Amino acid sequence: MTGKTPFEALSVETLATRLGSNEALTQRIGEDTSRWKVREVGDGNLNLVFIVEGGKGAAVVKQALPYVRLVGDSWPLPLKRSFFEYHALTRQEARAPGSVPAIYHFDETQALIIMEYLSPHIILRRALIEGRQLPNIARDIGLFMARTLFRGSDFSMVTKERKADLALFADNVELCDITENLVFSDPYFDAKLNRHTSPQLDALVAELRADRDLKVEAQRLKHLFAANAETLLHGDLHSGSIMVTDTETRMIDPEFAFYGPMAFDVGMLLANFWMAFFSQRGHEQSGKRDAMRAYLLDVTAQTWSVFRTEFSHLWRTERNGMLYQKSLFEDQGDRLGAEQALDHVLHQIWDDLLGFAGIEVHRRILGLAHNADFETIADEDLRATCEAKALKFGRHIAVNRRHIHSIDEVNNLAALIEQENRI
Ligand code: SR1
Ligand code: MG
Repeated sequence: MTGKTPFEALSVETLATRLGSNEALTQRIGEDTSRWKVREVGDGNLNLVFIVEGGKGAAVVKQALPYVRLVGDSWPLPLKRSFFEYHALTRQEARAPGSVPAIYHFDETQALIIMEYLSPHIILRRALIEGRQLPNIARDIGLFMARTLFRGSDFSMVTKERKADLALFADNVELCDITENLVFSDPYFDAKLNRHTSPQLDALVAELRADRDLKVEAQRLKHLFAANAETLLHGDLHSGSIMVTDTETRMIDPEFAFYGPMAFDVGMLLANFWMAFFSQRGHEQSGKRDAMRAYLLDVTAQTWSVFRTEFSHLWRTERNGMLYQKSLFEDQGDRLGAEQALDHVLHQIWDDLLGFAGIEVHRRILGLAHNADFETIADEDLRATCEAKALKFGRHIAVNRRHIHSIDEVNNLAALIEQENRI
């Protein structure tokens, strides 16, 4: 299959015939297509994902579809998201080596990426639902975020290169549009594709949709998301976009990549840890999850701490971009000035990440795209209890973000709300 063939979706039946002469693939898995075993394993909302095993090894073939898989062809979506995913992956590998799957081949016309098969990795969200405590995720994800967000910004990049990159990713319009609507607006009115656990959450949902302070805050955050082209974001950094073993962590699926505010990736990620925390009560069939809850709060604290430490390190050692130039500070012997500026930058990320986190919690419970942490709780009353606590937590951190000064404060609040008996 060459880049000239018009786009056609692959299937389990056609993949070997269509990719049998692709050298990037045959080199890894073997040329004898009669030995290839193909499985479609995509469980995300948008794309096809195949695992292809051959005589020599295995690889993943990911292909975009011209529509939103979750909804169907009534919602068209351009294939070019595959182009942005490919280019984001190459930048993430350069900025945070070893943090993403190796890329073997990209075909723009077929919107497909052939990449490393990560095994025995599983999706982080699945591991957290199972109650697995992974010792390295806070370190690995904290480093990934600090390195990619710092090195993709004007703190680090050559201005001309950053502006060219900004222009490249500015065309990822349709995926930004999904986030702009699904995350920041739809949860706060009766949008067509919304759903929630009903009738249990009806009253709380009505209360949130009538909450003026919350809606204003959500729109301020949307404004920031749309107008602050600060760095190249992953753009969809939730626990379903991370694969893990007990010792390894890899980030996947950056098709929503674009230039936006640093705090967006950090806030979305931490929100998913907090949602995992609030959902644990629904997964106690085989025993209490107190230790898992404590682990999850510790992971949020550690992730933020690693992020801050690495970001500060990069600030002191790699701040070669056009912002906060060393010529204004260190070169004049003013190290304190550079530290003062770093404090401001970190403080801003902190304020904003709490807002993004609160809104992300809401959209996963009130909007179209729910998450398995809550969805796999079969008892709807129990699920609603977990979701209601998460909704209240989300509202509090989004609206009061400027008055919350530490991750311990946030985690104490989460623990308090989680222990409440009423919803
Ligand atoms: C219609 S796409 C819904 C969600 O799936 C993706 O993973 C993103 O999170 C998006 O918001
Ligand atoms: Mg995805």
